[in-house]
Amino acid sequence: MKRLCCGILLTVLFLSGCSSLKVLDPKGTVAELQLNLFQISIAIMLFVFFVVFSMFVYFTWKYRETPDRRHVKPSYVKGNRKLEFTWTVIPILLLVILAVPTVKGTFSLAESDETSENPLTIEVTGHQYWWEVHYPDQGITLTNEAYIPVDRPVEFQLKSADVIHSFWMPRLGGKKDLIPGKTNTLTLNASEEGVYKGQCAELCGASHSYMRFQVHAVGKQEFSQWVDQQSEVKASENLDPTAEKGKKLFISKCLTCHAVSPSERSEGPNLAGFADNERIGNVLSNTDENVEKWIKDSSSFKPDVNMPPFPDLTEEDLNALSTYLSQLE
Ligand code: HEC
Ligand SMILES: [Cu+2]
Repeated sequence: MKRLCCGILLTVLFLSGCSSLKVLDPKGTVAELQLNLFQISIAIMLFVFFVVFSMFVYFTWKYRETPDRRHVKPSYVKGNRKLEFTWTVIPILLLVILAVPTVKGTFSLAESDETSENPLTIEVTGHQYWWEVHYPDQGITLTNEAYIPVDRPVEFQLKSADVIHSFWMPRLGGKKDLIPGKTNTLTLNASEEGVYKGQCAELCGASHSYMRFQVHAVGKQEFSQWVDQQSEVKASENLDPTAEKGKKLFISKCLTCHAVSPSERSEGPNLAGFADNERIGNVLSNTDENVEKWIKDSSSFKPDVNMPPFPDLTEEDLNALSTYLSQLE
């Protein structure tokens, strides 16, 4: 009993704990429908569990061995229509109760994928171990985060640059694989403003667990303001000498993989607005010191990372680079 309690407690802690990835708190139509189905199945399961378990306990107790019953031989019963009929029909009914809303819901989700009006298209490409978020109509590219307007369907076009990943944002619903050479679509909407966390849900390599992202759901007006702002983001012109040196280094060593403006795309993460990020590569907190460590050898913080180490850069070079990056707002 003690063990069972410990187990249950641990499971609850594990499911609710540490991460802010809330799974059972939907904030969008798709997620709400999914939670609904989930609750129906749990209710049916609990019902079956309690009926069967109570009968089990009751009969075990009722027909337990007692001194006067020790030598009684129970009579042999062969077949019982009524009982057999009952235990065939009840599960069929339960399955029907489960199947009707599930099939209906699945079809309505698939249909809304095709018929939703005026969806916002966002291309999401999974990379080992980061997400490229590209708005084809607005010409904006972000890394590990997305902005969406509330109450408007968003069509995520899911692609992969390497292996299979899975796009999962529990509070908005879904979870769909990103498969190399194929585009999957997932249409979701947010019904409330807020920040929704997401996570790759398909083991895709050594740093899979660091493949996180955030979706900021904002008001419609705020969203169009945000879009306008993005087209105005330019690298600042008047840099101090250290940052200027960093910029030169960046152009010669880093620009092959990293763009620094949201209107450009690059092979590696777009570093526009990097200064405002909380974390570097979702692993280190974003301080100058950590940026330098990251540039020197990112793989010591994020195993199997696809950014090369730069062992030849001097302290001064690293300092210049981190100063430059800290000005990308
Ligand atoms: C061969 C391509 C390549 C080169 C060259 C490269 N990087 Fe990267 N960089 C990457 C990739 C890929 C990632 C994403 C790693 C991850 O998060 O899994 C990355 C991530 C980063 C990040 C973290 C981004 C984020 O969103 O948190 C920073 C900062 C960064 N690189 C800076 C640099 C600097 C500075 C240089 C030049 C000295 C450089 N990189 C050179 C490929 C490259
Ligand atoms: Cu992944």
